[in-house]
Amino acid sequence: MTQERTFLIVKPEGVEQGHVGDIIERFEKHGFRVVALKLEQLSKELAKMQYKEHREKAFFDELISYMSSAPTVEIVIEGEDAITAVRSLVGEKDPKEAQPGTIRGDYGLDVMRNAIHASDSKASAKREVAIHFGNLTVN
Ligand code: 3AN
Repeated sequence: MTQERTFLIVKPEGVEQGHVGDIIERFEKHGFRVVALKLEQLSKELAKMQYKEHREKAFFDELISYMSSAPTVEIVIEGEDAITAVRSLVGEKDPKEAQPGTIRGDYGLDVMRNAIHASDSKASAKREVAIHFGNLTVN
């Protein structure tokens, strides 16, 4: 077991529908600690940096428009094996396939508007924290 930091975005519809408090509470109840938090409407430039690995995909332009369309909440949390543990609390990408009780299973609307983003690896967490929180360190 190792202490890790990971990065989350509560997506526009998660903020709009009032799920921020519940989402944070789910992580805190599982022993994770919030180490950085902000509400921000992402610029298209920031959204493109965030999702640059998908720039060739058919859904990219729509994803960028959606992610920059309304306020989001960026969060860094820390705890034991945070990257893997958080992804399991988040659930499958497609809310139709996500288990009830996961965040996407409970709040996701469709594969794009799936309530929350969570880093999928240590390298992604490091890259994404640097985009949104400057020099905050990720171990
Ligand atoms: P995850 O968010 O589970 O890591 P990725 O990295 O494959 O999944 O996708 C990043 C984001 O791109 C997703 N959260 C979703 O918003 C969007 N996305 C992925 N696949 C599709 C798709 N087929 N159609 C629309 N949006 C998609």
